[in-house]
Amino acid sequence: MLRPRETATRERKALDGLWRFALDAEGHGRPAEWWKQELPGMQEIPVPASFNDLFGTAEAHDHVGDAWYQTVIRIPERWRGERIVLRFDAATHSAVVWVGERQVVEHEGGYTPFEADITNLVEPGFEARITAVVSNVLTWHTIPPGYVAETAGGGRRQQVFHDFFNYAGLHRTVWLYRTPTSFVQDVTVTTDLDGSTGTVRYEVETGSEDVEVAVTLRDAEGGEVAGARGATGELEVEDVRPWRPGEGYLYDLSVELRGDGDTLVDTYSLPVGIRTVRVEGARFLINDEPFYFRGFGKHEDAAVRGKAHDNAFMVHDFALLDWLGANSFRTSHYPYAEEVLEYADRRGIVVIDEAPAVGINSGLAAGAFGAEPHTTFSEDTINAVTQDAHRRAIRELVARDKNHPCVVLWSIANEPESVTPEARAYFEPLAGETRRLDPTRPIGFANVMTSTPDVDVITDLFDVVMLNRYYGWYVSPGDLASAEAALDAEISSWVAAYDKPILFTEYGADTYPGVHDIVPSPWSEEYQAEVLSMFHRVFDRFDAVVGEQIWNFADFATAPGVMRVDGNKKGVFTRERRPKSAAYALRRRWRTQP
Ligand code: GCB
Repeated sequence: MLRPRETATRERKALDGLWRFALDAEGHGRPAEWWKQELPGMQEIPVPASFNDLFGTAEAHDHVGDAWYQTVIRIPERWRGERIVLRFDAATHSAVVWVGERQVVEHEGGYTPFEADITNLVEPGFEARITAVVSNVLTWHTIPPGYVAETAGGGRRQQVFHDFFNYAGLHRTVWLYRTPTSFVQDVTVTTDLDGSTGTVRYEVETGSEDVEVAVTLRDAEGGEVAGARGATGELEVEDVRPWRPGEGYLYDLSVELRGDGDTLVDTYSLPVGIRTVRVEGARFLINDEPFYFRGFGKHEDAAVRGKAHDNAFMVHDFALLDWLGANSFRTSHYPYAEEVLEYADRRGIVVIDEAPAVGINSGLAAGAFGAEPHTTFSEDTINAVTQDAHRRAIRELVARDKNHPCVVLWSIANEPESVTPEARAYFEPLAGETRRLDPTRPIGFANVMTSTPDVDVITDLFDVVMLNRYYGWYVSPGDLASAEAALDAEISSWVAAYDKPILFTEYGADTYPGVHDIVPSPWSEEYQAEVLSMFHRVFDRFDAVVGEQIWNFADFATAPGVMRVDGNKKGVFTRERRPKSAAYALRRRWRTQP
C-alpha cells in the first residue's frame, strides 16, 4: 500500500490538528447515528495523539469502548476531476469512518493504514464532514487479543496479555490526497547484488489497460542510472552503491504512467535501497557480510501524547541510538509509524518489523499481568477467527513495509505460547503465509523464556531464533552468578538443537533512575549495568549469537500492577530520554565494536 506523496501529479493534505471529540463508553453514538450531526459536547482533541492522558481524567485514561472524532475539511477546487482519497495512517484498534452521512471504510488493527476513495462523495470547492468512531476494545478475536472484564466495582476493564498501556485513538496522520483517475496503485521492489552490479526488480500495479509504465532509477544526486518500460521489469545498476547498515544510501525509483502520445498520466516516486539479506547456517548476512544487531526493543510511547507518532521524539531517539553506537531496533510490539521506517531507511538503521501479535499467551499474562487463567488456544479463546485476524495483520504489515531496505526480518509474534500441538497448528500456516508474501526476507518470532528448545514446537518454521530472556531479573534476581550459568547453558542447548542464528531480542532489568548501590541490587542503576554486562560476556562466547537488543530503549507506560512502578522501568533511558548509568557502559561496548 503506497504512502501518499507529493509528486507532479499528486497532492496531499495532512488533516492533523484539533478535531471535535467525544468519549462514548456507553455506546450511544452508533445507534443514535452521531455521524449525522455535530458530536455532542464541546471537547476537542489533537490528532495525532492517544486520548488517554490528555484530559487528566480517569474517564479518558481508563476508557473502554468507542471514542468519536470529527472534523470538517474543504476539498480544493483544483482537485475537480481527480481521484480523492481519505487515508488514516492508524486508528487504534478499530474504526468506522463516514464522510457526511455515508460510511466509507471500516478497519480492524490499530497500527496499519486504511483508506477510502471518496471522489463521489465530496464536491471540490466545498466542505465535507468526516466522522470516525475508534474503539479501543480488544477481544479474543483481535490482534493483539484481550477481553473486557466486568469489575467488582461495577465498571468495565480492558484486560490485555501484554505489558504496555493500551493507548488508543488516532495515533498517526490522517491524509486527504488526490491522484489522477488512472494511477499507480502499488509498486513492489526487490533488490540483489552481484559484485559491483545491483539489480532492482519492480512490479507496478495500475488497474488500467490504457497506460504504459515507464520507470527511471536515479542516484542520490539525481543522475539517471537505469530505466525501463513495462509494468514489471529488472533494472541493472553498474557500480552500485549498496544500502548498508550505517549508510542508508537510497536511489529514487520514479514510476510514470504514460497515456496517449506519451503524455504523463501519473507519477509516483519510491526510495530504493539496494541490498540483500540472507540467513546462512547460524549467520545473518546483509550484503553477504555477517551482521551483528546492536540495539533495542522500543515502544511508541511518550508522556501526554501516548502512542502518537512524533517527529521530535523520532529524531531524538535516532540521535541517541547513534550516540550509543546502536545499529538496529525491533518495532516491538506492533508496526511503527511509516515515518520511522522511512527515517531508518535514510539513516541506515536496521529494523526488525513486528506484527502486533503480542500476548498470544494467556498463561503467561495470568501470572504477570493479573488476567484470569485461560488456555491460550481453544474454541473460546484464541481460535481460527483470531488466526484470520493475525493473517490479515501480517498481510497489512508486509503490504505496507515490503519496500523498506531497513526492514531485514519479519517478526510475526512476540512471546506466543509455542509448546503445544495447537501452537504449531496456529503458527505453521502463518509462517508459510509470511514467506509467500515476501520470499526475500527471513522470518522469526520472539520466543518466551519458558519455551526452551526441549519444549518449543515451532522454531523449525522460522529462520532466526529470537530469544527474550530475563536471567538476573525474573529468574535469579540478585544472583548474577546463577543467572550467568543458566544463560550459558540455555544458549548451548539452542546451539545444539538448531543451526540458526540466535538473536537476543530482549534482556534487561527494571531500574529506577537515581537508585544507587555499592553492592548492586535489583532496581539500582549499577545492577542494570551489571545484568547487561553479564549477558554480553555470555554472548561473546557464542558465534551463533548474532545480536543483542536490550529491553528497553526507554521507560514506558503500562497498566497498573504491583510489578510496575510508574510503568516499566527497563529503559536504558528514562521516559524523558535521560540516560541511566547503563547507557554509558553500553556506549563503551557498542562504540568500540566494528
Ligand atoms: C517481555 C515482553 C515485554 C515486557 C517485558 C518485561 O518478555 O516481551 O513486552 O515488557 O518482558 O519487562 O517484562
